[in-house]
Amino acid sequence: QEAHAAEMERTFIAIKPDGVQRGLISEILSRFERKGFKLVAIKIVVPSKDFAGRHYHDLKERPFFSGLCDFLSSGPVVAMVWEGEGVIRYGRKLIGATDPQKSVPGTIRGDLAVLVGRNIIHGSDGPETAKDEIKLWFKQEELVKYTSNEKWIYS
Ligand code: RTP
Repeated sequence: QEAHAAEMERTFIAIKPDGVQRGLISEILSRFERKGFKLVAIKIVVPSKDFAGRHYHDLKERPFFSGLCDFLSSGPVVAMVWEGEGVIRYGRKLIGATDPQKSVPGTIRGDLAVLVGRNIIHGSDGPETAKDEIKLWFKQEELVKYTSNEKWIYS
């Protein structure tokens, strides 16, 4: 049994309503996929405002909280779980800084977004939030175990 088969790191990634409406689903999927990360769960949903509030509970005290929850629940969101070594940190690198004006070219937000309120994608910011967010958005049985090309990605 290979070492990587045991407990591979996972992160929660969501394409927000602006990313979906702008037709960026395949563009975003392909960046994670080509890197070598593995998609283990995916669905498209319109979250309720209450659900959006649970997702963003850390930001409850921020002035933009209500508007942010309105926005996340304003249309379809593509919710995903990606797996791979270092996927939480590196996923954030692929995404870029929260403010697209500060995201460097080559990142998803740097290449594809302009404003912080329309930054098209979310990614968990650490192991604890990754665990919580995966649990909030997915049932255990929606996470799929399968073998893909990992022997060409991991040594
Ligand atoms: P995310 O959770 O969506 O990946 O974003 P993040 O960690 O990079 O940023 P965070 O500080 O957790 O903020 C979450 C989302 O809130 C919106 N936001 N708006 N109007 C504002 O000043 C403001 N600041 C943050 C952004 O959509 C951000 O992604």
